[in-house]
Order: sequence, then C-alpha cells, then structure tokens
Amino acid sequence: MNFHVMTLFPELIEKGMNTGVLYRAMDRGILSLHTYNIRDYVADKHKRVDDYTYGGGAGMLLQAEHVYQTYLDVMRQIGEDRKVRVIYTTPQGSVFTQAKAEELSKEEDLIFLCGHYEGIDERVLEEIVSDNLSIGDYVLTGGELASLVMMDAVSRLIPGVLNNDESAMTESFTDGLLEYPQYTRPEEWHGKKVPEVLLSGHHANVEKWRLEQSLERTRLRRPDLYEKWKAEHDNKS
Ligand code: 6GU
Repeated sequence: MNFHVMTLFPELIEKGMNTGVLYRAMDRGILSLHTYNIRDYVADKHKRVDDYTYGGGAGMLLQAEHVYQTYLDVMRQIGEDRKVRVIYTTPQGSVFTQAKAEELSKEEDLIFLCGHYEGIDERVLEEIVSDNLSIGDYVLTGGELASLVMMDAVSRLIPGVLNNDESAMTESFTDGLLEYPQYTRPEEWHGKKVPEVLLSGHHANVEKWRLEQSLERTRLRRPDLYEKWKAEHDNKS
C-alpha cells in the first residue's frame, strides 16, 4: 500500500507514521508514505494558501488551484494512468468504520487530502475527491489526525503488517461485539483475583464466559452495536 498525503503539515503526518508497527512495515517495504505540502504548489511568492469565503462568514478557505496543482503532482508521481481514490478528511463526511477500512485496504494507492481552516473551495473537491470521510462526531483543527487514524486502521489489515500475535487481537469489531476482559499474571493484584473460570482449563466454559462478557460490555457501553448484533443473531436462530 502506498499512501500519498496532501497536507499543510507534512511533518505531523510523517511523525505519526514513523513509529512502531507502521514504521516496521515501511522499513520492510510493505507500506510507503509520500507527503505533499500544499504550500509548495502556490505560484505566488507570498505563499498564501487561503482566502475569504464568497457570501461572507467567519474563516478562510483553501483555494482550489493550490490543491489541484498538488493533486496533479501526486498523480505524476504515481505515474500510472489509472483511477486512484482520493479521500477528503472532513467532519462533513460519512463516518469511517472497520468495513470502510477493509474496503480501502484492497487498494494499491490511496490519496488523502487533509482539510484546514474552514474548508476547501468546493469546486476542486468535486473534481478530485472520491470519498468524504469523518472519524466521528466532533471537530478537529485539521484533517491530519483523521488521516493518521484512517491510515493506521487500513495498514493493520494489510498482510505482513502485523505479526501473528498482533493479528490475533483483531477480532473486536469483526464480529460486531466489544472485546471481553483479559488478564495476565499475577493471579491476584490489589486484592482482585482473575476470574476462576479462566484458570479452570475448561475450554468450552472459557468461551461461554467470554461471549457473555462481550455481550454485557457491548450492551452497557455500545447499545447501538448490541441492538444490531441481536437483530442479526435473532434472524439466524
Ligand atoms: Cl476528518 N476532520 C476534522 N477537521 N474534524 C473531524 C474529522 C475530520 N473527523 C471528525 N472530526
């Protein structure tokens, strides 16, 4: 997977990607990251990227042409004449989910456009963006952290990025329930004991306990997911 990120803060994207699992994957050549500073594509010598909005109102907008020139350079660098998805990170997008991460992980290249200021001139968005995506119902100062979130979630689905131990910790959202509680040594800590069933060695009982815990935790913390899971499982029985 090759990530291409159009941003005003390339150093934030690079720092965010150059750690831990993602760094290791880039080092191994499974992932690559290319950042493009939109400011480098401003023709005028003052390097201003933004301007006032027509119709008035607070805030400044990124102008269309700078974003478009950046995009043309990204496409030149990719160098192939095929469609590449362009993800615009914006609170006006649909919400990024595990299903979306799985869909995006099948692509060879992904281009991210990080929004800033009050937004970007709509005309360039119409021309280049394929997916408008948000990471949740709150507002960030810019799209960089959202892009990092999406790249992280996509990367860990790409074969070879995680080792086996790490992959095993994947299942939470894949079956639609939250993960059950887990314990490691010691058997007693701060007066709290590891649940007896986990020490019993009785595999079927352990599985039963974990499912109950998952269901109860999901019901309490994520009633939306709980109702969905129940609806799907009632259909099958
Ligand atoms: Cl993608 N961008 C910004 N600026 N804020 C957000 C977001 C994105 N997703 C949630 N909040």
